Amino acid sequence: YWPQLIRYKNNSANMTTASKNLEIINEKKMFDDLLPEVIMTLQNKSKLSEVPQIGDWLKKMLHYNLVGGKHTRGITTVISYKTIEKPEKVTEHTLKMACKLGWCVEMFQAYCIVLDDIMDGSSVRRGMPCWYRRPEVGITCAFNDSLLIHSSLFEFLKTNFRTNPNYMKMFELFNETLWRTSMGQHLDHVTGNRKTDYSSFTLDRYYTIIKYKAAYYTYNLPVSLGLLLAENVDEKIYKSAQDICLEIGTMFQIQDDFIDCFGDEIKTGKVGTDIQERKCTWLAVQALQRCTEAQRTVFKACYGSSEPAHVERIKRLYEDLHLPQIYKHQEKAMYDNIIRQIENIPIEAARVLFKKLLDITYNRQH
Ligand code: DMA
Ligand code: MG
Ligand code: MG
Ligand code: MG
Repeated sequence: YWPQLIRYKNNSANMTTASKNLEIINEKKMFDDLLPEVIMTLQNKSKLSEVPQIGDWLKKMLHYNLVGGKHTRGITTVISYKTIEKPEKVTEHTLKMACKLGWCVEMFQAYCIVLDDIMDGSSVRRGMPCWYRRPEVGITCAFNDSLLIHSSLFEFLKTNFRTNPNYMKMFELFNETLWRTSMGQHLDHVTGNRKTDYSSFTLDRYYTIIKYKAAYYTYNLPVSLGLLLAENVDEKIYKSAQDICLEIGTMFQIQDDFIDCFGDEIKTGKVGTDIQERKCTWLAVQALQRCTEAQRTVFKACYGSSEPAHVERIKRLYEDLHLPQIYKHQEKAMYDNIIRQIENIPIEAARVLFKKLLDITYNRQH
């Protein structure tokens, strides 16, 4: 897979969603341009200590795990800040601060993903081998590297935001989000861990898993951080943000599950493992709700197997059950439902923000 997928890094496939919205292209450039400075800051800090070789490893490791990808979460932080802040306060300096906060979110994501790829037995991420699969890394080293990324996040946050009046709130938000995300990751792991017993693959359980493992850190975290950076934000915006973010986050993870099975690997830069890992996904839950007894027998025989023929059989079962069509229909229904909720928010800037985030997410292919 490598040579084929590595092309993903250089082609423009990862701009298809972005090109729907010119703003995100500009944001992405400004955001990505800051990465060398972020890494340099952290590398220089470690050089000041007595272990310069750590600085070199940190630079290589952070670079590998932070480049590539859409950086949706980091850019969401910037868009949230920019949309909610009073226009006269939005300057080159404050936007740069929003980007720095966004890079903290991207470090949070990198930290989670290094571990998630180990937990999910994944092989490819952002068109490259997963960090733990690198010959010079391996599981043991990757495990510690995740801690290095995690502590880099807090070091960088402290360096840049210690004097911000909301520093403590930002700090607590990262901690609380990690708490929720790791609870979600635990649920994700245990739900798929019971061979041939699919009684726990309910819609209720599914929505709980994805809210915790994905929605909080993908939307609530970056949006709340953007709001914390802006001045005098109306409490009503915070309140409405929490619910809407969970809704958009739910749509995001249902898309992630669909893409894991039916997405184009060149665009996504990852190779799905949900079927092999017996994950409680949107597709699996839908299939179990709709299948005949004969199809259930097929599902039980093939789900959770790494045998390519078994994986193909599950995909065929999903198609026989028309899940791709049902998915498109549900995605549109979720979009319409969220739009209705957005229209009920009494604050214009908040409506503009959530509409932007929804449009960036809707119909995404990667
Ligand atoms: C995403 O779950 C959750 C975290 C905390 C990374 P996932 O395993 O479906 O994500 P991906 O498809 O990117 O591996
Ligand atoms: Mg995964
Ligand atoms: Mg996972
Ligand atoms: Mg996934």
